[in-house]
Amino acid sequence: MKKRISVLTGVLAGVLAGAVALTAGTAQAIVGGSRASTKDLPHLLMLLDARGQQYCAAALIAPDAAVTAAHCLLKKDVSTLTVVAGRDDKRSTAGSIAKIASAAVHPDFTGTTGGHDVAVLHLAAPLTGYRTVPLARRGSAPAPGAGATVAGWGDTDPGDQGTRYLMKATVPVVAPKTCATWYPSFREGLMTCAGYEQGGADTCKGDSGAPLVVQGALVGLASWGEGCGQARRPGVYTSLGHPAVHDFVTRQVPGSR
Ligand code: 4AZ
Repeated sequence: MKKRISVLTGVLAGVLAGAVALTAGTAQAIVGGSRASTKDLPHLLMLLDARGQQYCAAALIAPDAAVTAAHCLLKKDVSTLTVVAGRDDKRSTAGSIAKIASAAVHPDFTGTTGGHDVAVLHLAAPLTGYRTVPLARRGSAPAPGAGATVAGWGDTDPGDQGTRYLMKATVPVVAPKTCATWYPSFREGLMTCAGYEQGGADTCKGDSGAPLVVQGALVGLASWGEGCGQARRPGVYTSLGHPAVHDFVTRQVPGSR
C-alpha cells in the first residue's frame, strides 16, 4: 500500500495535483481493507435503493430499528428502501431483508459537513437472529489512537463500482484538534474522525452510514471526507456518543442505549 503510493507519486512527480488524486486511487477496498463477514459483524446492514442496489450501510440498534447517515435518505422515497442483514455478497440473496416503515432524520441535519448526519430507520418487521450493536455511552468520545473497525460495500478505488463483497478496515481515531487542522468544517464533538495520517485505510463512496465500532460500541456512522484514503484526509463520522446525536437516537428507539 505505502509502496504503491510512493511508486505512483514518484512516477508522477511534478504533476502534484494529479499525483494527489491518483494516490487516492491506489487505495484498496473500503480502501486499505480486507474481506469480512457479517457473521462477525451481525449488526451491519446493507441499505438498498428502490432498484435493490446497495448504496449505503446501516447498523442494527434494536431488532426493528437501525441507524444510518441522514444524507443516505436525501432525495429518496423511504418506502422504497430496504435493509438487508447477513449478506456479505451483493450478488447473493443470503440473509434477511426488511422494509422500512418510517425514518426520522435528525432535526438539525442540513448537510454532511454541518453535522447531525444521522437518521433512524424504523423497520416494518424485526430482523431476528442478528445482533444489535450498543450505542457509545452518552457524552463519551473514543480515545485518540483507539483502533476502530469500519466495514461496508463501497468503492475500493474512488470511482469504481464498489466491491461485490463486504470489506472491513481498522483505523485509528484521530484527536479532534488534529482533525480540525486538516478539515476546516470539522466540528469537534459532533464528528469523529478516523484514519492514518499517511492515509490508506478509509471509507469511500457507498460506505456512508457504515458503523464505526470501538470496543464493541457504536461510536460513529460514516458521513464524509475529502476523497478516500488520502494523507491527512481521514474519514469523518457522526459521533453517536455526542448528546445531541445520542438523545435523538434513544428518543426514537427507547430500547437502545
Ligand atoms: C461517500 O461519498 C463517501 N473517505 C463516504 C466517506 C468518505 C468519502 C466519501 C470518506 O459516501
